[in-house]
Amino acid sequence: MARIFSGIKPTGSVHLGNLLGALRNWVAMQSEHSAVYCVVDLHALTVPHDPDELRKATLSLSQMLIAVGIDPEQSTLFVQSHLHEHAECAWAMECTAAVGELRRMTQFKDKSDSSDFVSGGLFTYPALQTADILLYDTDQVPVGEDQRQHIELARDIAMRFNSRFGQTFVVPEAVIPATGARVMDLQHPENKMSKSEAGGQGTILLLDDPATIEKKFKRAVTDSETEIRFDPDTKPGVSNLLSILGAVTGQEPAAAASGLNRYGDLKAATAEAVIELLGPIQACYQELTADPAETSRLMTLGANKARTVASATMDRVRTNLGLLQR
Ligand code: ATP
Ligand code: LTN
Repeated sequence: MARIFSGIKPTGSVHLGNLLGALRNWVAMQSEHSAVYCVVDLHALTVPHDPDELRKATLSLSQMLIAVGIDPEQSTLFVQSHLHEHAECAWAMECTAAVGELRRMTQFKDKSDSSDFVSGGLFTYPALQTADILLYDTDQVPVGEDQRQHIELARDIAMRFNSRFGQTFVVPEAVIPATGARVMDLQHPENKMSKSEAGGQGTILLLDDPATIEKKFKRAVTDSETEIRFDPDTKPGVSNLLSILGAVTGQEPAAAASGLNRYGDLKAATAEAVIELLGPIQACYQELTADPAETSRLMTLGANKARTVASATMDRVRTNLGLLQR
């Protein structure tokens, strides 16, 4: 079975973009792959954070991943900082990546432009992400469109390491869904829906109640025309609604327009489909939060399974790099 690996940051509440762009695909792929999914808390340290908030967000995100359908017994679901191998391997990856390559990463450019304090970790972040992926002999990485560049970098680093130090890593590839790969903000359809913007009216959170979801869709920015047509360049707001409706109902965005005549109908139909999708997820999440000890048991199980693979890879890395045996 091919190995898949993916990660998500505990930096805020999970939103519809995460679900349609990544998490739904994680769930769908787990039965036919050896799947490893990680709550990447070390990545959350790259930007200013509150320790209590991080602890809560890591627990809550782990529960949300189970609620959306990740099966912690079948797949490997764990918290990144529970294994020292990630930080250790990241150092080897930093020493294999070139500064010029890291400088070209658009996520770094975007995040550093909008922050007062830019940490060294924000710059080397893609090297840690590369370590995450390569530690598990990963064949495929299911992610949203925004991560394509990071996965390309991971491939380049894996090939460079293998050619310098001998066969060590599997070279991974990105798996990006055809629909839902880039869900845009409802208020600013030129920007991707993002956790960091959570709380804003343009982000649908997985824990939003039905009334909030309806309100956010009702207020979604469209345009001054009246025609419902899929054209992301000239009609970003309407096209985003069609993409969401299509992704939720399993249709192409253009096909989702059929039978809808007014913007109000499109907004109502999209809200209804999203509310229906989120209902069972919210119910399952509520059950899990009532029993944090069970979550903790499942995360320990996941860390133990992950360690078996990651420690074997790290042994190979150490040997091939020429680090003296312990
Ligand atoms: P942040 O806003 O803090 O950068 P984020 O919302 O982008 O966070 P991540 O933890 O970085 O969330 O991403 C988890 C997964 O969700 C990744 O695979 C990413 O590609 C996907 N994803 C994030 N935002 C979107 C979006 N708007 N549309 C589709 N996929 C998305
Ligand atoms: N950088 C990713 C999160 C992430 C990830 C990974 C995704 C960290 N490590 C490994 C896939 C594989 C993000 O910002 N969404």
